[in-house]
Amino acid sequence: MNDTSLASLQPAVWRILDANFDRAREGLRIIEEWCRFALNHQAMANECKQMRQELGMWHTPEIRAARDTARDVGTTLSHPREEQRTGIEQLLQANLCRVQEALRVIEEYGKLYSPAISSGSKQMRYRVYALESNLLNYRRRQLLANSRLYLVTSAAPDLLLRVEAALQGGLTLVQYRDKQSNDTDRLAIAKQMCQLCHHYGALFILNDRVDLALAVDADGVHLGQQDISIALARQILGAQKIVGRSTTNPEEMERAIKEGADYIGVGPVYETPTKAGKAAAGIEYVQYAAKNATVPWFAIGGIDNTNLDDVLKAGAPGVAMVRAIMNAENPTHAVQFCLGMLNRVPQVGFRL
Ligand code: TZP
Ligand code: MG
Repeated sequence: MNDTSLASLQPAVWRILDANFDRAREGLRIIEEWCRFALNHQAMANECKQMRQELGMWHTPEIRAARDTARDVGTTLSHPREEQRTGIEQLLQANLCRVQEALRVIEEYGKLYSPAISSGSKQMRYRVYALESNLLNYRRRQLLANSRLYLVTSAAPDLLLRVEAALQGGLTLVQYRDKQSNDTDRLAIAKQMCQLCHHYGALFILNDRVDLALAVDADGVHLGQQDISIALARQILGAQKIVGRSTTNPEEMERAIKEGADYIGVGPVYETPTKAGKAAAGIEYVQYAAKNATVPWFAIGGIDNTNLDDVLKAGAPGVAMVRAIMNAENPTHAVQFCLGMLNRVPQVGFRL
């Protein structure tokens, strides 16, 4: 700091920088540990490590020497929410925020110390935003790959209560499918269902409607054969979102995978009143998918307690259901029962 008019500010600025270098590095270390030991994700863990090392170089001995913990009036200040994290999501989010805030502080106060550190800190903040979206994307895809039961909704007067009951049974993937409502109602329901799913840590997918998926920030969209291309859906929603496609035969499967579907529906396995008039693709198509599908997939169509075992024996790693859950006397129990059966079959590992 050459400007003598700033000389009197110097101890304070250095203390601020010192505290925020520590804060940013600690927050990054917490995120790094998760990437390394829980996700086994080398690239994200390395990115955290590199940022910590860069911060370490900026955190010079002269800045460290300004530390005066004994006189720091902030060491006993804490917010009740700091001591309480309801889950890993919240823990990671809180630490990402902490790092972003610390970097912003370094960027601003750094202007009074070193323009290079200030602008470096700004660049690093953008890297943390990118890391945040990569983490979210990874979690989304991991949850999709680990989901073995997929609820596709149908119209019901107590729709949200039924979906919530299903979520309470441990469901992690929900698709809002509504061929009847007007758009005002669809949008309102989609918003509420999205919040509900996220509250339970489940993914929320919109059937058909890329516009509504975008509007409510859903996790993705499910497209039929007559809907827009996967590429266009991705262009609209962004690379982070899930795009699924229904398939009824090997050609459609091959095309959907080639076009980059994140998952596919395989069916209708059996004829179903939910899609009246649609011919069954048959259990043979499930067997074909078991040998050939390279992305997560869900057998769908006419599946319930009475035939789930046959579908699993044919090699389905997961199933999607409408009536068997939506019309169940108790959706929580229906989900628990199906998950119990599904979890008896070893999980297929799809590449994320
Ligand atoms: N796509 C293929 S079959 C089907 C859809 C949406 C309906 C499945 O409904 P149900 O009630 O599980 O047979
Ligand atoms: Mg459709």
